[in-house]
Amino acid sequence: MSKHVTVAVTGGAGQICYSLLPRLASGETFGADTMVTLKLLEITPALGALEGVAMELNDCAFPNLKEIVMTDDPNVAFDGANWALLVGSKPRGKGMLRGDLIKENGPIFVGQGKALQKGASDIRVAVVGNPANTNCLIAMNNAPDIPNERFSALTRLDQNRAYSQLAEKSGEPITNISNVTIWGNHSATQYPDIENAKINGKPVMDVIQDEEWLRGEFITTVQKRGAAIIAARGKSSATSAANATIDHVMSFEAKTEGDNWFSAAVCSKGDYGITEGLIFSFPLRSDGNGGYEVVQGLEFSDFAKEKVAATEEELNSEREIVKDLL
Ligand code: NAX
Repeated sequence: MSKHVTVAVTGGAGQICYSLLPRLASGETFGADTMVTLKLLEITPALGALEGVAMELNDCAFPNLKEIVMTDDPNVAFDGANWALLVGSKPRGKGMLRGDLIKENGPIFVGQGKALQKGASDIRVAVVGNPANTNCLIAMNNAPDIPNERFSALTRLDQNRAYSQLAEKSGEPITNISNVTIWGNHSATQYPDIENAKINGKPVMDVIQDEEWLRGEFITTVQKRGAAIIAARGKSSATSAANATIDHVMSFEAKTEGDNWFSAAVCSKGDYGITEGLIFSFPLRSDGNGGYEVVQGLEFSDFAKEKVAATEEELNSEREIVKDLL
């Protein structure tokens, strides 16, 4: 195998990583011709559990897995990494407000941003741990030497949930759905936009002639899917979150084909009038060489404008909460 990639993953002993790590190591994500070194970061009390995860990964005997490094030191984890998948963060406790969660997790991403800056010269960073957009904002601002374009936060799970809902409602296979956009925050204010989306190349609104569902239940189902999974399973999404993380990485790695796009939260340069510097989910196309562009010229109805403004306002208020960490 001629190629090699080093992937740092935080929260290695957690439930998302239990589904994520095998798919990074198997050759599925980076290609059958690429060897993978995994550098797994955990908090000290979880290093024992992490050992067990590593034992299982080794027992898979993946030909692509070169080495597993386990550490509780972000400087070791990020040194020489090509991708950093920041999954680990503290879960939201019972009765905890979103603002408290933001303050609780913020300092983790200050430290990790600084360690990224020190150790990683050729890096892409994807933040999964919640609140993902604002954690990403903190990490990015604490790593000023790394170009902002290399930071992203995950809204791919929301996109995948939207695809699944549209496929079920229309009776069409997933492969016939395209051009769905998640705008804004990975939270209940996100706006899953089907006004520009297509089923079999036709506008979604022409195929699913049920505006009440499209503007109501569809949007709230996607926005609140995470809570529905917790209610049903007693635990938050893990396999689907891991799957979305793989999709996210692969979309940035490969050239976006055809006229489709994918959604991810990236640093706003003011496209669509969104406040500059926010980590905001946009429709993106990747050039396959590490670069991407925001898809331009999409039209918004007044309904959509209102929804996009609401999620932007939430991200602005989250930025205000963490301003001392930026
Ligand atoms: P778990 O609680 O199972 O695992 C988290 C792991 O992170 C734990 O093993 C913990 O020890 C570790 N950790 C905590 N602080 C750390 C630090 N400073 N450095 C390294 N590791 C640290 O959570 P899991 O279900 O795996 O979820 C992880 C994160 O993903 C949570 O914040 C969760 O809210 C978030 N999610 C994000 C999603 C997204 O689409 N962006 C969807 C799924 C999920 O809700």
